[in-house]
This record gives sequence, structure tokens and C-alpha cells, in this order.
Amino acid sequence: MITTVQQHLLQEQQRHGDASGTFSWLLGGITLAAKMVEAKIRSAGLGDVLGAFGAENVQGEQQQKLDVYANNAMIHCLGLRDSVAALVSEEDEEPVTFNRSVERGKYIVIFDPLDGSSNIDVNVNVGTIFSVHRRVPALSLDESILQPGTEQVAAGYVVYGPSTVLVYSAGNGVHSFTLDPTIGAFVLSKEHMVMPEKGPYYSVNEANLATWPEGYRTYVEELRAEGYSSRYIGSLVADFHRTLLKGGVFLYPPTLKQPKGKLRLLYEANPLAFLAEQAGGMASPGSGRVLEIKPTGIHQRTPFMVGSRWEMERLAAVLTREEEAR
Ligand code: AHM
Ligand code: MG
Repeated sequence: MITTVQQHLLQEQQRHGDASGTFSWLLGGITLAAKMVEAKIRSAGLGDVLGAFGAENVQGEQQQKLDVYANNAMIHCLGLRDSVAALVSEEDEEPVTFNRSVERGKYIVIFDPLDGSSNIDVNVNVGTIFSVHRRVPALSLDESILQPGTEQVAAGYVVYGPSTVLVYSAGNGVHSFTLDPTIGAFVLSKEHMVMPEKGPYYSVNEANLATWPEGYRTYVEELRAEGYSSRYIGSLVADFHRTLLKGGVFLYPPTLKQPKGKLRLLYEANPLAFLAEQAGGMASPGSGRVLEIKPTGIHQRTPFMVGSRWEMERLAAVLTREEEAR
């Protein structure tokens, strides 16, 4: 028999002595929103769903109509759940709270509703990324939101590709589910995924090469010399998904234009770093762990390097070597 994502979560929770089901109810909100977004994406081009919405988000980026739709779907599907104290989205400047006492909400959900939106109009994979934190009663709501990634209770993403795949971890391994369109449910496809220890690909926007710190240039040159192949989709979820399955390394180093990196700590780097570590890989902002960064703002950016253990250890060694030579 099949196992749906909801059943899988319930089993996990029972194993961990939390039988209330609150958490699986919350994840149910995310999967419902994902199915709404997937339905919209599948028919993109038929209706008036492609193209710019006509406004900019807090990052000063053009919002696409599907960005707005995906954000509304997440807020609608999660906002009705009492267990949600606040929602934090790439598309909203401030955390979204609800007309009920924050004390009733045990969880904070942080998300990028539609990652890779520059790829929508050209029919290339996009995704939804999410991170779940516990609201800590002894902390203010803002402090609860700004907990480091190590405190995530769950994280995951949905990649809208040739099939729609959900990958999540609640701290006990990484599991993937494929949307079965005939029954409308995410069905278990891989349990306890392990990122290969070493892979064949590096993935980076090489157009920025001239303005990376020296160490990253040396590192990529070394990988090239060793026969690595290059892959870059420009949708973080899709580039990460490949890295999880095939191994290798994804890099978004500091650049002249984005000295603090381009990707966002709370809803891009942290959830994917959590998944990478759960699958045996590593994630770093240049040195140390992404998950140990103490956030100072909800839309803060970070350099983000993630991948197989071998490539990540090699990166750390090259960056240290370059640092010492200076
Ligand atoms: P978005 O959340 O506005 O879609 O932007 C994030 C995207 C990531 O999906 C991707 O890894 C990165 O931006 C690509 O950036 P670039 O075009 O600079 O290579
Ligand atoms: Mg994004």
C-alpha cells in the first residue's frame, strides 16, 4: 500500500511520543497550498497567470503573478490553523499574524512561496521552500522568529518539475514524496535519503566569477581541472534537488553586486541547510555552518554553499589556504 506524506508524519510523530497531530495538520496546510500552486503552474500560459504582477516585493524585485498567487495560497492554507503563531514570507515585509492570541500558536512557518520565479515564464522548474520553528513562550514573537537554523523543527521544499516532488525532514532523516495526480496525494517515494559523499557537478552562476573572492575562483578552477561538469538552473530548489540526489556542490558566494550573498537566510539557506545536514551533506556561508548564524532580520541575505561532504570539506580547505596566503 502507498504511504502519503500525512500518514508518514503521523507515524513519525507517534514514534516520537507526540500524538497530538498538530504538526501533521500544519504540514497539511503546506501540502494543500502546494497542490493549489501546482495546479496553477500546470495550466500557466492558458489563462492570465504568467508575467509581472506590476508591483515590487520587499527585495525590490518585480513580483510575478504566480508569486502573488503562491503567497496568498500559503497564507490562506496556513492562516486558518490555530497552531500557527505567525507566517514569514519572502513576499511580505513584516511577519503575518492573525486575529487571535499569539499564545495559541505553537509554530512559526517561514517560506519562499515561489522560488526561482524568473524561470516561470520559460517553463523551467520552480519551487516552494519552508522552514518551521517552535514559538518559544519565554521569547518575544520576533525573537522566536529570529532563532538560528539549528532550532528548526522541520524544513522542506516542493519542486514543480516534470513531476511535483515534496521533500521534508522533521529532524529524523529526509524523505521525498511524489504527487500522484490521480489521487491528489503526495505519496512516499524515497525514505531516509542520503546525499552522495561526492558528486560529478558544481553549480554556480559563473557570470559573477570575476567578482567572487579569490578562494572561490581557485576552488571552481580546481574542480574543473578534475573533470567536474557544470549545471545551473537558476532555481535554487531545483539546483538543490539535483545536488541532494546526485551530489556535488551548489555555490552562491559573495559578489560585487551582492557582497553579503544573494540568497535569503531564513527561507532559502536555512531550510536547505537543514535538509542537507540531515542527508549527510554540509552547508556553509564561507566558514562554519549556515545553521549556526544568529539572524538579525527576516529578509537577511547570506552567502550560501551547500553540497556533498567531500566537496564542502575541499571548499573549506581552499578558502582557508587562500586566507592564510594573504
Ligand atoms: P527568487 O526567490 O526571487 O526567485 O530568487 C532566488 C533565486 C534562486 O532560486 C536562485 O538560486 C538564484 O535566485 C539565482 O540567482 P542568479 O540569477 O543571480 O544566478
Ligand atoms: Mg527564492
